Amino acid sequence: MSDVSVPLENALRDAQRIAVMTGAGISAESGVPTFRGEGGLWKGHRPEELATPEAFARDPEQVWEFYDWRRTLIAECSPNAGHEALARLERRTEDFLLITQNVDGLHQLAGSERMVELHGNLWRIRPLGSRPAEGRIDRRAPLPRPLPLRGDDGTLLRPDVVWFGEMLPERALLAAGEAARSAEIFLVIGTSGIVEPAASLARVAAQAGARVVEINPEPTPLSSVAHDVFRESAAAVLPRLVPPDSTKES
Ligand code: BV8
Repeated sequence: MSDVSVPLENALRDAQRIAVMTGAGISAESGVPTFRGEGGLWKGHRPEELATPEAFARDPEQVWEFYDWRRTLIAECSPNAGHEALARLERRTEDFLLITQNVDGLHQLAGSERMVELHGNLWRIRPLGSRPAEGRIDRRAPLPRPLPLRGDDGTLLRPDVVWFGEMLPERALLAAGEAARSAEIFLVIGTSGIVEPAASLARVAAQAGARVVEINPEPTPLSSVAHDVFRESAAAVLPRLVPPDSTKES
C-alpha cells in the first residue's frame, strides 16, 4: 500500500497503478440527476422501478419514454471539472483504469479512454435478447417515434444498459476486479456504494492493500474502508488533486 502519510496529491503523482470508480455523483454538477437524490424521479417513478427487464416486458413504451427523457436531458449536459481531472490523471499515469457505473457517456466526452462501463451506456441501443454491445454510440435525442423502438425486422430494441437483476458485462467486470486488486490507489467518487457488485470493488481494493480515497459530500457504506475522505463535491476536489497544469503530464 502506498504510504498514507504522503499527501495524496503527491501520491497520485508518484503512483504507477491507479484505479478509479465513479457513480452518478460525478455527473451531478453537469446537471445529470443522480439515482437516489432528488431530481432522479421520472413521472413519480424511481429508476429502480423502470431499469428492470420486468418493467420493459410489462411496458416497453414506458421504459423507452424514460430512457428518451434521460437521453434528451443528458444531451444538454457537458463534462465538468471532475471528469476532466480524471482524464488528465489517466494521461499521466502508467497503469490506469476508470471504472464507471454511469451510463451517460460524459467520461468519454472528457477524453477518458482507458475505462470500462459496468452498467452499459444509454447512448447505445441493441436488439432485445442480444448480448451487451460495446463501442459505437449514437447521441441522437429525442428518439424517433413510435416507441418502443424496433429493428427493420420488427425485433424490439432496448437500451444497452445493465438493468437490475441482469449480469454485468463479463469483460468489464473482470478488468475492474483486476484493477481493484492491483491498484496502489483506488479512488471512489460520487457513488452511494449501494449497488452490487460494483460497490464491492472498493472493498477488494482495500483488502489488496490499496490506499482508498472517497470523494462524496455524504458518508456511504464504503466510507469505512477509505483512508482519505473528502466530504466535498468531485468538481471541487479533483482539480485540486490533479491540477490542470500538472507537470507530470508527459
Ligand atoms: C446483479 C444502469 C446478479 C441502468 C444501473 C436485493 C434484492 C434485489 C437485487 C439485489 C439485492 N441486493 C443486491 C442486489 C443486486 C442489485 C443491487 O445491487 N441492488 C441494489 C439496489 C440493492 N444489483 C444488480 O441487480 C446488478 N446485477 O447483481 O446481477 C445476477 C446474478 C445472477 C443472475 C442474474 C443477475 C445490476 C446492477 C446494475 C443496475 N443498473 N444502471 C440505468 O442507469 O438506467 S445501477 C444505477 O445505480 C446507476 O448505474 C448508478 O450509477 C448506480 C449506482 O448508483 P450511484 O452511481 O451510486 O448513484 P446514487 O444516486 O445512488 O448516489 C450518488 C452519490 O453521489 C451519492 O452518494 C451522493 O452523495 C453523491 N454525490 C452527489 N453529488 C455529488 C456526489 N459526489 C461527488 N460530487 C458531487 N457533486
